[in-house]
Amino acid sequence: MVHLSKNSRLGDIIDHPVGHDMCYRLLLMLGLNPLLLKNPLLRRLRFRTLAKLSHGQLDDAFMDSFFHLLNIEKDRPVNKMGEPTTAWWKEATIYQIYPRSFCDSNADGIGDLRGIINKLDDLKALGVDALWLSPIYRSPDDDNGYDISDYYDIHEDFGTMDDFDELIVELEKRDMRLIMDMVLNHTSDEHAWFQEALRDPKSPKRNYYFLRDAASSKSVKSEDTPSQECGDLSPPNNWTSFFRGSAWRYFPEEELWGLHLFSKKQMDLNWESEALRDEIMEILHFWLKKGVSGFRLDVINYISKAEGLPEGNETIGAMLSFYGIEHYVFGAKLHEHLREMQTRAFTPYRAFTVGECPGVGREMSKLLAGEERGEMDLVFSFDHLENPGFTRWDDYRYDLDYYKHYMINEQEALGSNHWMSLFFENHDNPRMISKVNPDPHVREQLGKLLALLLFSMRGTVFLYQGQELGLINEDFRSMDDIRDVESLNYYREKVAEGNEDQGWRDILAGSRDHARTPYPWDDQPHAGFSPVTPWIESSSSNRSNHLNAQRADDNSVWHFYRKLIDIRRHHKGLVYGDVKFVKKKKRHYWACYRTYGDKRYFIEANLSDKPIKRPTGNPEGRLIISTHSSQKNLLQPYEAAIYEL
Ligand code: ISL
Ligand code: CA
Repeated sequence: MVHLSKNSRLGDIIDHPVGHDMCYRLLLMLGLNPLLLKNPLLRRLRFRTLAKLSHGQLDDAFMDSFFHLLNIEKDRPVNKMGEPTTAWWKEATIYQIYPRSFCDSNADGIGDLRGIINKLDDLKALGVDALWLSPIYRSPDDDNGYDISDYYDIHEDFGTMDDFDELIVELEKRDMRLIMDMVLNHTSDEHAWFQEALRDPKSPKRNYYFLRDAASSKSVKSEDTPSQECGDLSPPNNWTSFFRGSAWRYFPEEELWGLHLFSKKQMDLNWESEALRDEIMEILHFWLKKGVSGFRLDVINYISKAEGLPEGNETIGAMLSFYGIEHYVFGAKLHEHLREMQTRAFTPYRAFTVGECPGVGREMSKLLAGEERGEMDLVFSFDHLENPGFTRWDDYRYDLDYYKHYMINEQEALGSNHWMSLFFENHDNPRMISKVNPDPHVREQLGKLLALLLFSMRGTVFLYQGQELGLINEDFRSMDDIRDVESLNYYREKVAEGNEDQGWRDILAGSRDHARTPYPWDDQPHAGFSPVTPWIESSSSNRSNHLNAQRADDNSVWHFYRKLIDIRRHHKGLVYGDVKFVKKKKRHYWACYRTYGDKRYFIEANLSDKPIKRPTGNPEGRLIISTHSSQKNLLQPYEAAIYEL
């Protein structure tokens, strides 16, 4: 096994899975084209030469951290040849529901399980095979359910366990499956485990979390990580939270520090504790026994933290604006923990798993979800959601040509033992149409184009509620319209820095609330979501694009999605077929062939808002679906089509 160091050549670093994905991220952040990774000249450079060029930015401390992270991983991905094995979850269209905002059945302004049950026929009519529900467990809702206080109970806002059992029955009747969101990196501070851990130093639960004695923690005060509400004390290390500020919360009564990578009320779990892992297995069994088909595992790649919780590297911290990430993004025991869940819980039920893995790219995903690895089935990674040089908070126009090259890169580099998740939206991101082009005139065409791009690639398609209606970002008027803890903390920090206006612009571009507003069903008050004012409100541009109107219009975005789902069901070649892109260099032009047995398909699209010339002339074959009624030689703005050859 090669040991990587600053004397290694970039080529060897890029051939290492963690090295590859980290360098990819780095280039994205620097606003550079990640295709540079293939450049032979660059590959020959030694890392220390590159470091010299960085004018001391990539100093020795940085290199120590970086190579330490790389050298933890000893395995290398294998790419198998041939046809992929078949599986229900590869063919399925999986639909994510944000329960708070889907349908309110009891007029309290909050969506609930009975609301979902009432709408199952609509979802069936669209053609979805499985639902993924964002968390519905008991929770004080500091982060809308991603802070669980009881894994064995249903949130009272959402209904009861009887409602849940009924949902399972109703789904089975319709031949649909259920995938639960499972948050195992942290619990709410209101979870009984945490309360006991805090109160009782002798309790075994104390080891379920990262609780540190204030008296014994180091006393060097770091300026960058202001330690809130704790007088002169400083936190055990410099790690920062994804939701701003230090990742440590001080509990004055107990004189303890507790680690939270997310909000102050989301306390990180210590997977080193065997007793905790036993509890986790029990939780998984509980839901699997009820008949759920699998789990979406929240930030699952963060569960293995470096022993001793060492200081985060300053350079990495400054670069990412999060300190400490190298100590948990791909921890030493991650594979072991995933395998334990697989053998003890998932395999006995043949459960499906998709791990949400921020910071993980293509090559690391192969190690987490390669068929032969015994870890998970699929990974959500996020390198395609923003263009190079931009973050979610930036107001810019997303260039779909970046997506094209990203997809070419992915689809060509995966073996038959790998499978990718295909998605543009979820509850953590603004709407994709708004990112690409907010011009209302192109909204429908663009919605259809994005749909066709998703459904014509090799992978599992995940839709987020409202995407099938072509919903767009909300026109929030002020911070009073915003509910999300991340947005609220972010804005507060901007105000404290004196950047209020910038803060508001950032919220308008990137707030997670854009995707969390009520689903528009019909022309009733609040678009039929609820008879009363909902917990968060949507704008008229989304309310008027409701499901009822779209079902009545054969040309709607909803019908386009419905047709695509149906086509995929009948043309397995679009699921499993081999992918060959052509005319890759032609800007704004997307063209690829899919081959599966004796079936062949051609997919063609114009990624821009201007007409472009068809470089191949009029394609042969039978047109299966198109966004426009096709014209010769010219592709209309955002036109896209699939042909069977
Ligand atoms: O939005 C982000 C912060 O900038 C993402 O990094 C996001 O927090 C990350 O993808 C993790 O998301 C998941 O875990 C969070 C929860 O808030 C998100 O809703 C969930 O999808 C903590 O549980
Ligand atoms: Ca309700």
